[in-house]
Amino acid sequence: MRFKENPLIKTSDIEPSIEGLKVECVLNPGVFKYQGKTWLLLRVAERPVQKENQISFPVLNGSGSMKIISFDTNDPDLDLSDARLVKHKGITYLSTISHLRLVQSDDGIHFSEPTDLCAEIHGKGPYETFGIEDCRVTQINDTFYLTYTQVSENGVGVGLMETRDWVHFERKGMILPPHNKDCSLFTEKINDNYYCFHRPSGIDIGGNFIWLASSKNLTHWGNQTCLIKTRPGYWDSVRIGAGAAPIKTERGWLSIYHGADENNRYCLGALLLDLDDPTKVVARSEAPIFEPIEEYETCGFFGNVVFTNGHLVNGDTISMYYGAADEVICGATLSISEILHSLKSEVVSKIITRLNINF
Ligand code: MAN
Repeated sequence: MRFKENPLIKTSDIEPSIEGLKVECVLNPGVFKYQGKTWLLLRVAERPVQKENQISFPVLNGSGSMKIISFDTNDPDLDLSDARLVKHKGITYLSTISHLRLVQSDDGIHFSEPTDLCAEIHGKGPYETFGIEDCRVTQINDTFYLTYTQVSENGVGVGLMETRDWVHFERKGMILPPHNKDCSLFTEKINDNYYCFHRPSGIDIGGNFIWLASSKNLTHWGNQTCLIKTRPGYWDSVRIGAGAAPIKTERGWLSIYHGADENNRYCLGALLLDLDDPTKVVARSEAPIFEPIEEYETCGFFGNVVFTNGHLVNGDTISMYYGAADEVICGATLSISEILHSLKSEVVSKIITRLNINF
């Protein structure tokens, strides 16, 4: 059920990080509990106020200073067909630059920026010159691990940071090289191994599938397993990626993932993995469990998108936070038991796919 207060956070609620930039999107928050409060680690996407007949966007250099790149919109070499991208003479840039911003709340609905913590995390070094995005926050013991998308002219990879106090951050660098994103860590070790979901992209062969990997130290990942693939003709036919850390249930590890189709419509589904051996897929949603329906989900910076990478769990209830139309942040509650009931076992799913039956 969607929060009746949606959207919870709009671009007008967030101050730009520096004068002269405009917040275009606030989206895809990581979520965690700390000191009794609910915290969101927002993705804030900014660019200069746009002038007529010009597209301009910021990029960082490796040492952190920002420059603005501009193109004439009549330039025949310019491709602006995807609002998220600026393509020019074979080079793809992002149309905005993102950083991460902390906000806190007592009730999980009304959020404000903290005054006593460094609330902003910006891209740093050569692999984050186009910004940092879509952070998953996983708490293991007393440490919070941040897995996030690093974007630069070198490609899109997964970075890791850790913190215990949200004041001091240790940057561990790129843990999964391009092209890779949508990485979330499991909340506990299984048989003495850490696990993560991630989403490498095949260029000519393969695709945008969800993979699982394990590690002894959270920085070196091996035992790569392709868990689930996109499904032709389905709502998740072109791109899939895991959301936040999976939820441990009696029936297995429950993960909420996003799937996009040929029209770039992003919905959410669920995946269930074996508790002791998460390389085994137990079940997967046939139909989406959450779809872009409300106006704030269908219309915006990039319409027809619901995208989640953060939630809190209380008993049977998941409080899910999500980016809507890549522009605003919303919340919804989902029932774990209802999701589990809705899942088809993988065996049944494979038979359905083979027989080409669509729901
Ligand atoms: C990609 C990512 C997300 C974004 C969706 C929808 O998967 O860049 O950040 O929300 O696309 O645009």
